Amino acid sequence: MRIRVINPNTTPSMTSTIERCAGAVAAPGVSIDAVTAAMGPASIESHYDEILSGPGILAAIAQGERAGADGYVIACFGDPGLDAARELARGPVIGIAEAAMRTATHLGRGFSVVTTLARTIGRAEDLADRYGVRRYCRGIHACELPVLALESDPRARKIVLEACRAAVDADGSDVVVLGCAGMADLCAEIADEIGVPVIDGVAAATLTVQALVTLGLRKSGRGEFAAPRRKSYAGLLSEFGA
Ligand code: 2AL
Repeated sequence: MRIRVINPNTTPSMTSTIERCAGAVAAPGVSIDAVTAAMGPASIESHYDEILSGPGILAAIAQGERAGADGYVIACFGDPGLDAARELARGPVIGIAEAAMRTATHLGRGFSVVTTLARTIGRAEDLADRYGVRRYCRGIHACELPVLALESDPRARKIVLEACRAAVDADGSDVVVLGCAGMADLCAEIADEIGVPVIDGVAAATLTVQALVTLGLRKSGRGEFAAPRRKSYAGLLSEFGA
């Protein structure tokens, strides 16, 4: 089984973290093909970034289809391009917010999300609504670190850890969901420190895809998620019509 894990931002060091965390949970015989988007923003932390990450994600899905990928993870917590990616892919496509929030509902009555910048909170709220888990979501908190500071700021681990601890206390929650793929490698350490389950969406989404493919399940090609109709796309997007 080949699972293509797409980092929709164009920062290869973050892809390495994502690859390590997905590979650590994948079953023997499952190969993790972690790829960095070939075009788009260096990090995704606004609606503007999110929409401009779309073409890079779709190009990575199209390439994965040609290479025979069995399923995909979109490894950014805004789950950018998820519906469009499903239209292109034959196998399952799972976003890390989707996988993490749904996994959290199995483990406790309420979860807290700890994200990067406060401006990403609205998107996470919208996703909790979309996935039908709003009643489990006790709060969404920002640690006010930009995405790339997770790698460059030596205080980052401590800041995210303390934000998780404070979120659980403030919300009275049972589970923490990490709100950025760049936090994936902090998961085990934070869980040890604060004593509640902490969910990294990269690992959760990888195993969700693995489970679906193992069950022989693919994306439904009927209706909304059927392949998009062929047409021409103008300007910089002309190659997407091919
Ligand atoms: C993210 C993420 O997971 N990757 C990225 O570039 N931005 N999420 C976030 N909340 O900032």
